[in-house]
Amino acid sequence: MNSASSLSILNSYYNTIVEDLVSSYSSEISRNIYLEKIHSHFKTVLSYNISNGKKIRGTTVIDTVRVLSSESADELLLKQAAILGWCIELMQGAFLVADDLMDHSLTRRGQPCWYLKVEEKESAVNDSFYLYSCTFTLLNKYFPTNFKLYHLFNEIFQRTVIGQGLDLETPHYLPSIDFYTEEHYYTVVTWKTAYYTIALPILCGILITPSSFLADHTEVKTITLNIGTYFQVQDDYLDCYGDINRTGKIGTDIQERKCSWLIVQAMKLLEKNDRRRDILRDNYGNDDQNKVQRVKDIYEELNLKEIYQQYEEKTYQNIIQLINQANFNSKPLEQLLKQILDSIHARSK
Ligand code: GPP
Ligand code: MG
Ligand code: MG
Ligand code: MG
Repeated sequence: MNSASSLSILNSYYNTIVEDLVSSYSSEISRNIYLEKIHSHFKTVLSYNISNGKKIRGTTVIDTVRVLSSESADELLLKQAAILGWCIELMQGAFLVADDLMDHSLTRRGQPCWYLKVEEKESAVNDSFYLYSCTFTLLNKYFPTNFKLYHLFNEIFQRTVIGQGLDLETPHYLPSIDFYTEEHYYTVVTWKTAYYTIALPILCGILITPSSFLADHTEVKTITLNIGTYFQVQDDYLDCYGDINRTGKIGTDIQERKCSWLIVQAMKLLEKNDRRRDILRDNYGNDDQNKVQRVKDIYEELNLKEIYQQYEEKTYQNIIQLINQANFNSKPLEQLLKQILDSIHARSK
């Protein structure tokens, strides 16, 4: 049995995957100075964008194979889980590079966003494509015949893109924040975050663990999407109230007019004729710091911090109940889902 933490197992394969990725086409590249130059650019893209995140997605694949194999996962299975963990971290790196450009963010993981580091910010789009293509380079090298994995990554990538499209278009589809409802909110976050953040790593672990459960178990899907949704509500809360030294990012949701959990709760709480609705309408979605502050003042008046804490507790209990009621016939699966829920519950980064 390997007693190392899942994070240290994941990290122990970092050099391997970087070596795999940078050695693609190396004999052709080494013969051409221009290709060598751009090759070295992509090495930097990798190290800047995938090495220093929380890596919860990557470690979740390892946690999954460990729990489902009752801690008897052998070295090969752990290695496969680590590689898939890196595949998801690469996809996540691709998403974040693009998301920061789209959301006009300034910092990520405590450093300037990648699009602010390159000569022309638009070239970050290409760097995002590069990171995404690396996911498939690794899948191809380590799982050449596992088509279920290819389909899974492709499906979940596309679902995330659809969710991101909805996130970006919401301010145009819904011309007034009066139309920002919980129903709309939960659709956006399920698609843009829940699938790739929680469902994908667990399904990857299930797919590679011998004699484990059916990956298309409907209750696994429901519960992982519930956990993933909770994760994005936390992200929205931290966008406004998180400590930048812990989250590593400066929030932009108010400025970007996002359909965030906080604005949805505020609009839900305010009566139709409450003048604070007008103030929110006039100030939400603007870069002006005074306007941002007026929105935050109303959040404060409405006690959104406390409402969030109640939401956290209620959601935690609801998900535990869903896990207990599910008919898994598998204690390890129950344990895994509870462990993942616990690992994100009340997070501050
Ligand atoms: C989280 O949104 C969702 C993503 C990062 C998915 C992006 C998908 C693309 C196809 C680009 P967010 O903007 O709230 O995240 P953060 O707060 O980390 O910027
Ligand atoms: Mg963002
Ligand atoms: Mg975004
Ligand atoms: Mg966010």
